[in-house]
Amino acid sequence: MLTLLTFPGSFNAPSHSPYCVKAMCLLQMSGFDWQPGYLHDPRKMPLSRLPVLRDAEQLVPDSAHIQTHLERKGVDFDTGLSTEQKAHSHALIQMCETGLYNILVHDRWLIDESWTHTRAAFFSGIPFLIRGPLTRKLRKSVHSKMIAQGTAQFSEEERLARMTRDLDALSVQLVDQPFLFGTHPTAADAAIAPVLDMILNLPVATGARELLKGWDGLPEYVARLRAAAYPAF
Ligand SMILES: N[C@@H](CCC(=O)N[C@@H](CS)C(=O)NCC(=O)O)C(=O)O
Repeated sequence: MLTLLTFPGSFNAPSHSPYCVKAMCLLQMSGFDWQPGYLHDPRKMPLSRLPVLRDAEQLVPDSAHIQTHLERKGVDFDTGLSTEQKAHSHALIQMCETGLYNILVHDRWLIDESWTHTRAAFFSGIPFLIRGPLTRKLRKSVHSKMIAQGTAQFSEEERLARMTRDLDALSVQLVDQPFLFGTHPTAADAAIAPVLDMILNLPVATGARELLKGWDGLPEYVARLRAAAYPAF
C-alpha cells in the first residue's frame, strides 16, 4: 500500500496544500491502493516539504517526482496526448505553479483578514503558547519569499491582470472539452484544478477569488475535476 504523507485538509479541500491535492489526484488516477498519512510539520522530510510518497522503504518527495515514480510503475497520466500536447501540458503546469499558486499563497497569508482564517485552519494543532510567535515568524518568511519572487511587489491590479492572462490561457484550452486535454483528466488537470479550487475556496472575498468565481466555465471545470479525481475523504 502506498502512503501519501500530506498536510491535512482545510477550506473544503482534502489537504490545504495544492501540491498534496495534486499528488492525491495522481494517486486516484493511477488506480493504485493508497492511504493518506497526515503530518503538520515537514521539517524531517527529505526536502522539508510535503507531499512525500512512501513506497515500501522509499520516500519520494515533490509532486512532480511522485508523478515520475508512478509513471515508472506503469501509469500513463497523459494517454493519447501528442508530443505537442505534452509540451503544452508542461507549460501550463509551470504557468500555474509559478503564477496562480503564488497568488493563492499571497491571498492566504498576506491579506490580513484572510490570514486570520488561514492561521486558524493551518495551525490550530500547534500548542497555544508557541502558536503566536511561530506563526508570526512563518508569515514574515512567506512575505519575504513573496517579495523575492515578485508577487508581493505588484499592486492588486497588476496581480489580477497577470492572473487574467493565466485564466485566459486555461479557458482557451477548455473551450470545447471538459478537461484540459480532452474527455479525461490528465496530469495537467491534477496540477492545475486544485490551485483554482483553493483560490475559489479562499475564506474571504479577495480580488482573485471573485475574479475566478465570475469566470465563465472555470468554476464548473474545477467541479468536474473534483468529481473525477479527488479522493472521497
Ligand atoms: N515542488 C514541490 C512543492 C511542495 C511545496 O511547496 N509544499 C509546501 C506546501 S504547499 C510545503 O511543504 N512547505 C513547507 C511548509 O509548509 O512547512 C512539489 O511539487 O511537491
